[in-house]
Amino acid sequence: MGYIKEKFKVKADELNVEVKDLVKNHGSKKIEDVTVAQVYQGMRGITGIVTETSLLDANEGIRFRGYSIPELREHLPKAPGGAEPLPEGLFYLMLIGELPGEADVQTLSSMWGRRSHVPNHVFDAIEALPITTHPMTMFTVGIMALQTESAFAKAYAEGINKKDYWSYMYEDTMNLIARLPRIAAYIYRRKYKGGQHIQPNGMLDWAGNFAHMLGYSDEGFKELMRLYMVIHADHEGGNVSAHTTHLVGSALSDAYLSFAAGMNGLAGPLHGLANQEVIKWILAMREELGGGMPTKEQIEAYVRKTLSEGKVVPGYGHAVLRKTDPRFTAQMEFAKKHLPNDELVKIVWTVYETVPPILQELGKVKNPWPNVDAHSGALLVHYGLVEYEFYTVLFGVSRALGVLASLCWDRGLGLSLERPKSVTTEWMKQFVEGK
Ligand code: AMX
Repeated sequence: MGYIKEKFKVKADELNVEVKDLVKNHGSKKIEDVTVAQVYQGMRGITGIVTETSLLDANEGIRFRGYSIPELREHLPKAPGGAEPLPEGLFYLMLIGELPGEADVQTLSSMWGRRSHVPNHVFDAIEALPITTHPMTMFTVGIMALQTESAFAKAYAEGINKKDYWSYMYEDTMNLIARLPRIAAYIYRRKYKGGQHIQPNGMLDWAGNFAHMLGYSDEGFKELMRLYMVIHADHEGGNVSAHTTHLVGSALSDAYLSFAAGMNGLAGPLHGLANQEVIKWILAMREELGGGMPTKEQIEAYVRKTLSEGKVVPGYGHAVLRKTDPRFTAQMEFAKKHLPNDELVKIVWTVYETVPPILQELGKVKNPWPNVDAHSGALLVHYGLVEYEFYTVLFGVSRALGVLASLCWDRGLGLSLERPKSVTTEWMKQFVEGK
């Protein structure tokens, strides 16, 4: 057994004792009341899931095992000559709960490199889809085809002790993360680059190699991919992709089945698809205004038009956050350093100055500030990745790090099948009438 796996087991066993103690001694302690509105309005604010990997504060944004994004950019190991954190380091932090050293990151990089082989039938399954298929559909089909490789599914069919579930989940997690960049790059090259595929470069880190397989050799793009893969990885457990992965995983579905389910949630426009919607919206605005840099007044008029058509302003608002998303700020800082004069980036920044007061005016939007998706497209377009339908796949590759580390913890802690109670409106009417 590798030392990372051993270390995870020790940590999981330790926490298991604490959790058993919590449930035994404080199991009946009430956390909060649930209101009728919360039941109808997406269970917003109800504490109902345990996720060890990260915690979201409405004002401060995400913290991964206690570390904010600026702290991660400072403390996580970097690629040689690079300034952005390596996603391998974030994965280690989420899985083990401690900051990694250079050697830990190296170990993960080479482990994922060794496990990255994707069997041909996965590519065949993707090839069977029409070229017009959305990249996210190709992505989930690819993940589902790869499920043939699940160590957990195989072991479960043969019969295993429930104490060992975590071990197979760990193996599936490592294999799946190792293979996702290859599948995603295959989809990109198939759909947009005439099927001219690029073989992996085993000398590169996970995100650097992903950039290489997509066909981008620019060092700036590799750095962007490292940052992108870090900031999109996890956003505590209640968001649609994390919650779905966890929920499906609670039925003892393996990592492939659970992650594919989560990715179908990420493909929704109110969640991960928002990144493609943002750039589509900005490009449409620019075109309608005749190209070039729009003024603040022109942007304001366009925002009002969007709202009057009954549409949301993509990239703005959040179910939990109440301030500018630090993931937006991290990308803004990257842009200030690497591409301060890019026109599209400048439009994103002017939109940032314009949208919040307008959304505030509506009086109903709880968070008028930008989220992670408001910025990412402009950075990708700068480096030539203009095919915005692919953006959510990038988000998905990154999201695997958080939700799969979490699945390892679900199994490490032996968490239960998730099964909340549902009621009918008839039940609710009787309840409010006190019947
Ligand atoms: N533009 C216009 N209206 C908005 C809005 C926006 N950006 N954000 C919220 N509102 C509206 C809602 O549609 C809702 O209107 P309704 O009462 O008429 O239905 C009202 O404001 C209250 O909503 P809320 O409580 O502030 O937000 P929520 O928790 O229900 O939804 C979210 C959160 C993200 C779905 C919403 O802000 C939104 O649709 N934003 C645009 C899409 C987007 O950027 N999604 C990406 C989120 C991050 C991610 O997952 N990647």
